[in-house]
Amino acid sequence: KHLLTFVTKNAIFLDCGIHAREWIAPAFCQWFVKEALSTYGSDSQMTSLLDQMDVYVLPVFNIDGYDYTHKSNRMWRKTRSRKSGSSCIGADPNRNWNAGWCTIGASSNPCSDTFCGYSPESEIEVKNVADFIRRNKSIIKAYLTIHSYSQLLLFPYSYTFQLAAHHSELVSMMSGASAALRSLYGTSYTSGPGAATIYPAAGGSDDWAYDLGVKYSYTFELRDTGRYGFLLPESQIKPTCEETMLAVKYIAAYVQKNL
Ligand code: 0X9
Ligand code: ZN
Ligand code: ZN
Repeated sequence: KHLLTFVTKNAIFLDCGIHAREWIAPAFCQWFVKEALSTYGSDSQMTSLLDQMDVYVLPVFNIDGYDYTHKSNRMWRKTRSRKSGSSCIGADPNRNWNAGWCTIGASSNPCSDTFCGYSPESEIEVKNVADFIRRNKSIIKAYLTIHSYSQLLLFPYSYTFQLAAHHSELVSMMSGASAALRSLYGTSYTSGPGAATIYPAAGGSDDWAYDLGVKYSYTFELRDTGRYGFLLPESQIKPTCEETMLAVKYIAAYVQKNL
């Protein structure tokens, strides 16, 4: 008789494009997949990583918003959900997670760009990703979410100024990741807990994943620091992806070593 054993590998979850207008983010996820496929078997680190772990990549989290930024409004941020009774569309998919939901740095006004939604996980994109991560939480060892811009590596918390239980480990891991990133083109990144480093804002995916038990939970804010902002020129896409890859690979190697 056959005995089938399903071996589920430990995994890293990577999403890009939570915010519609942050176009460099989906570009990075696509770059990551290309690099993974084209360097597996030749790059020893990528080979060992993918032999040992799976990487779940969600290339465009907020697909309706992303589409809308191409067709109607380049500066759209939110989802495109509608609710009868309000003429305003969408909620901020990074204020809609059940982590201090709508307590700080978020708006309960449906017309605001940081509208937290009518309830946690009201947005179908958030609900489905949250369900996926909950279902797979025993194997998901790291959660990485890619945004722009400001050149930051953020970790929990953003819904409170309290430090995360693993604060010092997260600090030292991010100093390694930002050094790796800087090594290619000298691009400098600042890292720290979200609330103190960028601003307090509740309902974000990083805080939610961390409180669920995913210890290595990071938000990347890619290039630049404001000269072009969301309208990052095409000439910067490739260098941004290349340098970001070094930080992601640093984190992946660290996670792999500490499984
Ligand atoms: O405000 C955000 O959602 C992120 N910045 S952005 O300019 N891309 O909108 C920062 C998210 C940091 N993490 C949390 N607030 N949880
Ligand atoms: Zn390359
Ligand atoms: Zn964003």
